Amino acid sequence: MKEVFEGIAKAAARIADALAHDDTGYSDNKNSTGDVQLKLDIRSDYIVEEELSRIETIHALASEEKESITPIRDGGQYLIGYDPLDGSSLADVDLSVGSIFGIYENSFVGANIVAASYVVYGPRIEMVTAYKRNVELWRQDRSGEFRFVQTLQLKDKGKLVAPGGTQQFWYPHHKKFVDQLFSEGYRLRYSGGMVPDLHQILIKGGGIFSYPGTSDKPQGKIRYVFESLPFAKVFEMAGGLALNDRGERLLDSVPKNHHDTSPCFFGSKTEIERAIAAYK
Ligand code: AFP
Repeated sequence: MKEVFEGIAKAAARIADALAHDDTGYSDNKNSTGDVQLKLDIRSDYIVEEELSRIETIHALASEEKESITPIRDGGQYLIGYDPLDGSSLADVDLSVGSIFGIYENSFVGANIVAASYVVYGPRIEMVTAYKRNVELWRQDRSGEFRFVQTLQLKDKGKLVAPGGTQQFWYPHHKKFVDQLFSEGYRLRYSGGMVPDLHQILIKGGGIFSYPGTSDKPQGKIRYVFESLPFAKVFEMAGGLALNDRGERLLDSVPKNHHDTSPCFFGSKTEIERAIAAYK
């Protein structure tokens, strides 16, 4: 697994350079979800594929930016599902964005994700890995190397709320739940990029990020394989919860298509349990 995290770190350093200096404009292409791709989406996807396809233990790659799965080699233990540049619509306003990686064995289902990692491209380049027992924070130093900083653990209760989804289309019980948290003094922390928004909740020790089903998007927007399952692995391993709107563990999900989405809630136990009670 170490070689996979090293490959992700190499890709991260190159993507950070592209973010800092390349054109943030749109390309002429659309991805499989129909989103018009930024030149940076395409560049980041190319970088990840180039860096990860070198790794002997990788069997196949599934990118959010590509319709089909890319076979890499017949041997290889791992399937990597990744979003090369999540929140890329924020790149032109110089807000933090991220890359997300799920490391799977045999198939892209929740039970088969054996590790996860994400990178935050902010004032610093930070990488979080979730594997075996620990969630670890790594930070790029002046030499360009990633150095271990600390392990990360969520408390049972936090103070931050990241309420995603178009508010005019929220279901009434979701709106009531979110309003209740704010009436109790929770702080709004939402940038439109799930990587920095979830990273903030993890680093600050608790709270809740939700991207619910809405009347215009009943299955939400967050994709299982590239986004929600990797973060579910991180948040559960850090002592939190990651559930869908029926209170089921996201890690118990079996997506029919590797581009499928679902409503998702990530955070510390207290807030997630309250969210699910609000949905009962
Ligand atoms: P982009 O990658 O298209 O910018 O979308 C980012 C994202 O998938 C996720 O990172 C955010 O939490 C969510 O979309 C924001 O969606 P809204 O703009 O609907 O709040």
